Amino acid sequence: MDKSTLTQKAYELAKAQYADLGIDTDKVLEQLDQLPISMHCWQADDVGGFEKPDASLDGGGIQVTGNYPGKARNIDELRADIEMAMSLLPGKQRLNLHAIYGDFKGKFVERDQIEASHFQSWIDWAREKETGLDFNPSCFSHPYAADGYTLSSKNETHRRFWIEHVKRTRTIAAQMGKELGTPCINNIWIPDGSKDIPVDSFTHRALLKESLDEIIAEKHPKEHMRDAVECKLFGIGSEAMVVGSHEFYMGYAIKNNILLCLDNGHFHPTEQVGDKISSVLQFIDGLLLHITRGVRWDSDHIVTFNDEVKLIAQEVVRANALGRVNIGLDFFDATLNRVGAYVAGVRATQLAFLYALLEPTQTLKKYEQEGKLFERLALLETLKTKPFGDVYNYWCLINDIPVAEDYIKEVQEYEREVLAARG
Ligand code: RNT
Ligand code: ZN
Repeated sequence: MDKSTLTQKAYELAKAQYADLGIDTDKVLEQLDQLPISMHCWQADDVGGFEKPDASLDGGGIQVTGNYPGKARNIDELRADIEMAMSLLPGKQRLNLHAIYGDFKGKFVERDQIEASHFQSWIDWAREKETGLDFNPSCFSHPYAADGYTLSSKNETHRRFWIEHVKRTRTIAAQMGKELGTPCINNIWIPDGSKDIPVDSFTHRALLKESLDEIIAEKHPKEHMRDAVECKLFGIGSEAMVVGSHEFYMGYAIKNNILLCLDNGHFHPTEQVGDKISSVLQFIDGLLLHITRGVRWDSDHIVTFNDEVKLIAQEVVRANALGRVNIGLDFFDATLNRVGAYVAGVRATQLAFLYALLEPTQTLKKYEQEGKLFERLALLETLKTKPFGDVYNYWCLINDIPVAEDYIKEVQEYEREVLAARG
């Protein structure tokens, strides 16, 4: 049987099985069509950016391991890779840019000098692709971040520099959102912290608060840009204390009515970000998710369809909060084909949301309400073997996207024809 007939038939059987549970798979696919996933630009070039030719990560804050061939070396290569990845994905994507990815045209532009004009070609690109843009200040890989502090620095020259940088990113984000007609989320993450146990974390946190207050004082329309702040428990080199902790940003987001960004690689491995969603949504309007995969002490591995991501998706859907949650991805793995990494990560994320949308939540809630806990457990267990993969495959088929493992050979072909030619 040819693949498309097989996919079609498998879908019909899947549809019938979910219909038995009261779920309309066609409707679910329509919901998935409307669920944008913001793809991060930084998997394609190992968080290098375009400030300098062949930029690599120095100056602290972020680390990438691996040297698989084919890294994007300039803006054209990065765009080609992202377009290739998008061509292998059903559904809607946005692009999430970091400030170091401006179109600087070979000229060095210091971060406290960046302007919307440096991102005009991205805005034009996004308009042509009918997609939205999200944005991030880049407070790492810079001499002024080398001592481990940026917005919370006690060095006033450094702190002022980073304040100016972040202010400018908000103006640029607002311009992106205005031109593209969809709000651009500007997500503030800083690496600030200390390897060894500090005695004056209070001052660093007070400085961070002061910096942020100054940064967000300038108002931009909500339809153009939204602020988000991203917490972290620890990082490499900031094991003992991270200034922008969960408590810090949770408080800050509530107090200032901005978005909180939850990156599931940024907590203790036994903490579940999924479980935090129904708590934080009681106090803030909206969330930004950085979907990733933590492995032991490290964050930022390629997203896979694992229990953690599934729980995040389930908790968003069960809270009826799809409209309040913005989904972004955040990983960088330089040990394998980077375009393939994007496709695998986006597909895994979509699959998790599909899985959650195919859940008979009303029945489960009813069981729970009536104290039928065995029934709740049994239904949740049987859902694990339902044919949700057939529903995903059909979604690919009707969108003319390679079904299931068929995308592997497309990635291989791109590697042979395009990536292999890169030095
Ligand atoms: C780092 C944060 C942050 C970055 C990007 C590049 O720990 O997760 O989101 O990965 O800003
Ligand atoms: Zn993140």
